[in-house]
Amino acid sequence: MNDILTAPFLVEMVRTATNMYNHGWDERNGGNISLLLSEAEVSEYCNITKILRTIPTGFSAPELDNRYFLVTGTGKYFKNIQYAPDVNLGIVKLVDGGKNAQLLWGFTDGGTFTSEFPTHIMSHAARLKVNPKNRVIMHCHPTNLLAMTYVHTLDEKEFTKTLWRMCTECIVVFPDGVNVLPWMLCGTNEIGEATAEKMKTARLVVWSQHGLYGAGADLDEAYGLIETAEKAAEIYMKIAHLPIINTITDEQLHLLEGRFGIKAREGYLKIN
Ligand code: 2HA
Ligand code: ZN
Repeated sequence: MNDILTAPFLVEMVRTATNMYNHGWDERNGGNISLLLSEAEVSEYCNITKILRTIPTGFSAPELDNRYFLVTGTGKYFKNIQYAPDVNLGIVKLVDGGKNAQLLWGFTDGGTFTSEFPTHIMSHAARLKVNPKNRVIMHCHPTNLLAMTYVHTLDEKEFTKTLWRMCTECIVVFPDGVNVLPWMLCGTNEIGEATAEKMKTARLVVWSQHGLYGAGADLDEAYGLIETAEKAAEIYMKIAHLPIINTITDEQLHLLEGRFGIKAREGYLKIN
């Protein structure tokens, strides 16, 4: 059996969480990440027949039965993942239609997966229907996006267009836009269901006054999406209170569609 600390998926998870912490997006125990793994990947590093514990999930997810996830732990600090991956991360297999999770590695202090696991699993199921290559769901508290939810309308078309106008390449990185949920109680199945519904049409979902969810085919894609939207929000927060003299027009956004071969979310740009 290979040393799991050398597994590319584990190394990348640790690096990503550390990067997110260094951006200031994951204070204290803020944020959580889940990465869908194949049985072949897990088997290289873990004895998949050795179940350390069985943990009830509190939800059902028949579509993801028998699937494996590397996931961050509840109450754990992103700051510490790099120093003790085996305490702060775990590998689980969903069983019994998703009602239980078998722990195969990690959470060595008796811990368990993130309290936002319902949102993660429901969002994985939603994104896999849109893109069978989706592997990552990522949540964090990016400062400027969070700030924006206090001062900008939460209308998702308006929110998306504001972000697209803040940096030229935003529309290229997230042509599907940003969906927005109003404030809701976190850690519940209800916010999980609402997030998954929003994930059907965009890979970024804002939790107003809380943070952001991103989805992607790999850790870099989910991270890069969040990084790009957060950069745009930072520009917005720097200029929103100043007289705006210039902007990026819908006509220019159409030019970007043509140049980069992308299509903006249907109905979001004025027809030219
Ligand atoms: O796990 O960010 O939303 C800590 C959180 C909950
Ligand atoms: Zn959070």
